[in-house]
Amino acid sequence: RLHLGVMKQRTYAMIKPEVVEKMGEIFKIIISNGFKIAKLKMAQLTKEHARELYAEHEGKPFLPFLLEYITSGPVIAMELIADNGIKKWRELMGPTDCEVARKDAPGSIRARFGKDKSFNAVHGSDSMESELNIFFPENRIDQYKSPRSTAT
Ligand code: RTP
Ligand code: MG
Repeated sequence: RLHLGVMKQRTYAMIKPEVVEKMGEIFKIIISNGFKIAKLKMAQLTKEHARELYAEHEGKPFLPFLLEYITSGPVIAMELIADNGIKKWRELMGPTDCEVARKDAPGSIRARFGKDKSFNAVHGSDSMESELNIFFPENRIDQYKSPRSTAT
């Protein structure tokens, strides 16, 4: 198949426990910014899964708190698809620290829904990595065929 212009790219995105009740507003923002929500799942992470999700932060001082926080309630995991999706989602999230986000990226999700540099509403992958596989392992229940699933 011939691709012209920017390639569609999938990315792992997650609504963190403290803002799950704001999911409706956050979905609206995601969709109106041109993302397709290709997969969606609400679930509570185990400590083991959280450690896997944040493997890059092994040994950092904030990791124990982060693991408590992210396993404190259900999260909403999504596979998002858009042109340049990884970078585009990180831009829509805004800076890690929500105080910084309110100054530098006032329209971002973290500026609008987050609290500080820990409780920051949403997560985004910074590469393809294996984050999608943690929530969406390949199995028959997760497989479907629809116009949306071919939007890669
Ligand atoms: P994320 O991984 O959640 O998309 O966020 P990020 O790339 O912007 O930030 P990252 O550096 O990967 O940190 C992962 C998450 O750990 C918490 N954190 N707390 N207290 C602190 O200094 C601190 N630093 C990071 C945040 O919840 C951050 O999103
Ligand atoms: Mg990160």
